Amino acid sequence: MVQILDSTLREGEQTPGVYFSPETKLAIAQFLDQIGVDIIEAGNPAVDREIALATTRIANAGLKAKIGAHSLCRIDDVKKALDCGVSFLGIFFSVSQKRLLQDYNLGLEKAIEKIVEVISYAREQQNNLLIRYTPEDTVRSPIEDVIEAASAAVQAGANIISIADTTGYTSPFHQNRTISHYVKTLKEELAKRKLYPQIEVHCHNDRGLALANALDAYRAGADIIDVTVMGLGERSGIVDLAELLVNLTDMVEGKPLWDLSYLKDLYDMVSEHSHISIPPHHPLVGKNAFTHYAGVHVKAIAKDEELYQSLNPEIVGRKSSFALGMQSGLTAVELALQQIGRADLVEKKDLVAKILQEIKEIAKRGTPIDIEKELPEVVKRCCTISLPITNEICTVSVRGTTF
Ligand code: HCA
Ligand code: CU
Repeated sequence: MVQILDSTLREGEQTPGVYFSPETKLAIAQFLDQIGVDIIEAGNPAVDREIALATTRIANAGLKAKIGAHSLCRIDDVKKALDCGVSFLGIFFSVSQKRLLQDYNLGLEKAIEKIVEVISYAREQQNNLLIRYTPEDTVRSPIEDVIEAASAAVQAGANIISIADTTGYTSPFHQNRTISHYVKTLKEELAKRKLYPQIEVHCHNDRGLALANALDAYRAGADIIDVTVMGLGERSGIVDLAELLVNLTDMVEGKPLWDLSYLKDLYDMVSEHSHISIPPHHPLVGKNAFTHYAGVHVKAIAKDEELYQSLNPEIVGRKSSFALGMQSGLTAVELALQQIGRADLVEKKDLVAKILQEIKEIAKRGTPIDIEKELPEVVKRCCTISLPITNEICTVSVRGTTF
């Protein structure tokens, strides 16, 4: 069964300007746990004492998910991570020759020695610890070197090898650059050595392909997939949690593995504390994700929502709605009148048409129309201006306002 690792609190906090207090981090972790995420990467405790504190609190909060720390390949950093009481430890170190030479002045052999030393140390400290080794920038590193480093890491005690597409380089549509090829090759080559770690994937979104790559990796047998809320992370971020879960829910057979009903509240909380707004058209959690607008659409969904919806909004605890504006037709006005308690006006066809004209004029300002607040005013204006039936209609009160 595929597992989800959420890294909102680690990779997500690597979004410029984003800072989550320990209290906010705990609240985010609780939501993630309720959704059914398997592993929560809480941060790199060596970065700051407050990150260590938050990681410790989350690790001791009694959540079902495994709580993880991220660490550079250094014994001192591993000590700080393990002091937080985590049950998962992610250690990363590049094996790309370019990086090793330019950044660390190390050859591959020395790099592997370092990886083995640090992983063995972590394994000695905690027998039941889940240890992940990530050859950073995996997919742009020579695959033979990745296999060599991964084999050594597993022999030293790593349970998981993560394939990191650190720069968002892979594509399911580029023959020599698919992450699925990496997943299969790594599994096969390690199995030849009688090594069977779980394979994780960490897909960055620099080309907008993070989700496509994650699903490509899933189809190739990846065991764990990394995500963040809103796809937060370095540069263009990584795979978006909501988008991945809805697609996996379609693909994984049997009982749903995740409770998507907490997604909206989780996203709203992360958006508030990251000061990054959720695009209105964001799948599942965006303001407009289930809002229908153009005339033909609204006329059809008034009969059957499935005519323009393949997802039931109830899976995320939401309802369909419609918007009023330049693209609207008469049905939208009728529905809007019912919504503000003026179903009595729906049969007055001339008035409905007049209201629609007025709505289109207002729409030219280029911002959404608030039905509850603005429509009563529009009704009032349309009544008083021209219609002979005005008096009869306009003495009726609209939610307390007598026109
Ligand atoms: C980073 C890089 C990383 C590491 C992933 C991992 C990446 O920000 O430190 O340790 O599994 O994209 O390679 O996020
Ligand atoms: Cu990353």
